[in-house]
Amino acid sequence: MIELHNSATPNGQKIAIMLEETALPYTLHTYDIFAGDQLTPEFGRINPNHKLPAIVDLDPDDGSGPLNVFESGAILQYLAEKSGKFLPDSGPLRSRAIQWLTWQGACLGPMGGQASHFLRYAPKGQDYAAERYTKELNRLLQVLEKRLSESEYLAGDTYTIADIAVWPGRAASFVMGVDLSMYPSTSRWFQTVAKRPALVSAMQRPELAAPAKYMGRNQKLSPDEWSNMFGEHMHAAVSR
Ligand SMILES: N[C@@H](CCC(=O)N[C@@H](CS)C(=O)NCC(=O)O)C(=O)O
Repeated sequence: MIELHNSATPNGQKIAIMLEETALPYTLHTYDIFAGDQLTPEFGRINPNHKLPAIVDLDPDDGSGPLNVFESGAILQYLAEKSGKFLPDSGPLRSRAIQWLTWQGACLGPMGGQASHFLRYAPKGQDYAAERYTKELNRLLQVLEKRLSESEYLAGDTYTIADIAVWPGRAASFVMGVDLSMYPSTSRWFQTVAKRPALVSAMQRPELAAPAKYMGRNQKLSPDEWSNMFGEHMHAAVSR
């Protein structure tokens, strides 16, 4: 059994999709990140970085005790190896899947996150930062488009954890006003992946639907919510 500690955001959706795809049994524990549920010492023992998602594998294959895994890319790789699905054991397809998985975690995710912060949350007047991260996000979307114009899926002709990592980001792109129709190959790939029955079941879970309060184009947080997400409460969680 896997415990999935999750928030209704693209990073959390990746892991729920993977668990549905692999049919590994799991329980879902939903956190409200604006309320600061991720900042508790208990959750810090699962993920020292206090971010979601994280999993606890209560029954690792080697018979050792429960294993905590954090960082969505590392979780996807762990679940692929546990289930033997969506990541070949060796060879070029495995290498390309890990390259695109790493690209999502190191480039698309963080740059999209910064673009989202400066466009949607930061006090107005941060034009330099908003412009820098929006341009970088658009550059990365062009990289994605080029890859998908030459390949059916990210790693090649087979669906892998790289596709699972990138697919949920369309919600973030949507709230930032990215028009996916400007990226025809990405749209083609997005529609193909969207029809997968396991993905449909994951995305139909009400706990995975991002609440309206996460989705605004011009976010207004209360002082406590701001502190939990970006301020004193968030920093205090790692200095206790
Ligand atoms: N690189 C991390 C990113 C995790 C992340 O930023 N998670 C967000 C939700 S999508 C979060 O927990 N935010 C709460 C906070 O920053 O306090 C991953 O891929 O798992």
